[in-house]
Amino acid sequence: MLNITTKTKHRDIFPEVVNLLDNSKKFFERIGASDMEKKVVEMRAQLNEPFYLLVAGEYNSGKSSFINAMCGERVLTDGPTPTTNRITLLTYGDKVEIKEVGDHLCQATYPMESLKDVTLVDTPGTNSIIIEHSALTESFVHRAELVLFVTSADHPFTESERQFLQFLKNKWGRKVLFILNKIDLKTPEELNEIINFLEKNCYRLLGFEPKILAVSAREAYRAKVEGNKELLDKSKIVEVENFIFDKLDLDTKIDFKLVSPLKYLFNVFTELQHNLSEKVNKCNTDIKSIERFETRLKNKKHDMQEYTLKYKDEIKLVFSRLKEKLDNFLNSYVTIKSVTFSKVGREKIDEKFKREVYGLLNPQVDLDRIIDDVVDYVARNNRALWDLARDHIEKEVGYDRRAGSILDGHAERHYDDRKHEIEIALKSRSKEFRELDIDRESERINSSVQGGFISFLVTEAFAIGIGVSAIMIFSWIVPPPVTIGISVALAAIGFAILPKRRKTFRNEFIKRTDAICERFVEFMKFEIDKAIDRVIEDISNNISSYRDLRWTEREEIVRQVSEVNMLLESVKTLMRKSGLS
Ligand SMILES: Nc1nc2c(ncn2[C@@H]2O[C@H](COP(=O)(O)OP(=O)(O)OP(=O)(O)O)[C@@H](O)[C@H]2O)c(=O)[nH]1
Ligand SMILES: [Mg+2]
Repeated sequence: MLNITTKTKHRDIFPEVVNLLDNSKKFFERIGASDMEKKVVEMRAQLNEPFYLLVAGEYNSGKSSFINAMCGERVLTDGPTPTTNRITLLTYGDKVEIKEVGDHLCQATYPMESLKDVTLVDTPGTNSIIIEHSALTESFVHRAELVLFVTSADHPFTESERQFLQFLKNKWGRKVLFILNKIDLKTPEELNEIINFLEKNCYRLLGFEPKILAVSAREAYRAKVEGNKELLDKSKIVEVENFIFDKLDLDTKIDFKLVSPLKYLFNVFTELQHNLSEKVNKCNTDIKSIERFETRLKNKKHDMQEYTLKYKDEIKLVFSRLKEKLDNFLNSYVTIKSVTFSKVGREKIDEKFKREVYGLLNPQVDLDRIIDDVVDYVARNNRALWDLARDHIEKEVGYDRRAGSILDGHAERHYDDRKHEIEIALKSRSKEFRELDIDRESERINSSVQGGFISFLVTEAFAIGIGVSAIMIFSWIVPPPVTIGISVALAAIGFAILPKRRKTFRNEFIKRTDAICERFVEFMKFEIDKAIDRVIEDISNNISSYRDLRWTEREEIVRQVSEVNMLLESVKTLMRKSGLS
């Protein structure tokens, strides 16, 4: 375990870094980022552990050989194929020992003084065909305070190495030390060229000047085993060991230890801040987009209600056609002449009435057609608007159809149900129209005509009777011109009786039909508006549930943003205190 009391700076910062890690853990736990939570917990635990020196690089670059060379003993397995398949933590111990401590995790000990405050971590190589090897190494990177990046002199700085280094720097903010291995394969001139190449391209591609330590792990190992001083010098292992174990003094190591989680959290929170602000923007855009759709729905409702006003005129037209037919009927059949002849011809007036006024173009049929039109119109719009709403939610707002309720695959049934519902509402109550009972109206016209005709006959009989008797009996009392005048007047009255009855029937019929028409128009308007209301309300409710969802999401994200801001501020403060920025 590292003693962290060497510098006052460390004494001050240590509890604050611990506190920051604890708060970060709570934050990741709250937002359900269990992966991050686990990493933060590990980093927190690692503050009390020895300095972790991660030996990483592509497979076959000589990582395990390099550790073996430092030990002067073959503690780890090396070989010409992708060899290392687990992570080995090499710490100080009295004797050489390796034991498995977890899934793909080993604990090894070796009696080397330098390992008392440094843990060397051997990792599987990247860029081999065994993908799990890379994944295993990447999953351990957050625990390293410093990375020794082993690259082979026979193919230095490959594209996959660049990618891995970028991952180390950008994602984890890890400090990297280059170990240029296998220098025994190159001449000094070639080595210079390689080092220049590395320096230039590292700066160009990754933006930093690398510290490069050249070594031959193979020769170093052999030199140590054989006790060959000359070969040991040639291998340059001593320079590397000096740098790693001596130049990196305890304070520097503690700096790395405390700074590593800070750098990591800085990157994580900065990225999170960016992502969250994008999410807030997306929520805002979605909410606006849904609100725009809601306005569109409101306008559509207004348009539909406007459009359906035309049915009012169509209904009125049906009733005015009925009146026209009545007038034609009255003019054609309810005159003294026609009634007289029809009586003679024994044709019943009520049947004629039924046939002429209600027969062809029956108003009931016309009204049913209007209702069908309305039902079709509303149902068509219902379907079109649902489709539009679904498209909008899926394409503009980006919700997966399966995630929401927007007519989850039951569209056809829903459309049919709604159509049926509107049909029932309009048709069932429209039966009131049948108050204009054809049979009763026929009876009415019949009794008007019959009564009128009989009265006409009786009056005319009286008139004739008075005329005749006046001439024959009363002429001696009353002068004949007077009685004739009376009989003429009576005859005239007789002729006026039928038209009067006809007029009364017409007025009453029109009053009755007008009342029904008015009621029907009112009823239709009410029912149509109700149906349109329901269609729009249904869709609006569904759509607005997505808006509410986005509202809730936004609230949560905004909360996360403020927490991240606070955590990032703490990170920055600690970075300033530790002299990082
Ligand atoms: N010529 C030469 N060969 C070396 C040197 N170091 C290692 N090798 C050889 O390179 C091969 C790979 O060595 P390892 O140590 O297994 O490489 P590694 O990076 O651990 O490989 P993985 O565990 O598969 O990732 C072995 O055949 C070593 O003998 C060196 O300095 N010079
Ligand atoms: Mg290895």
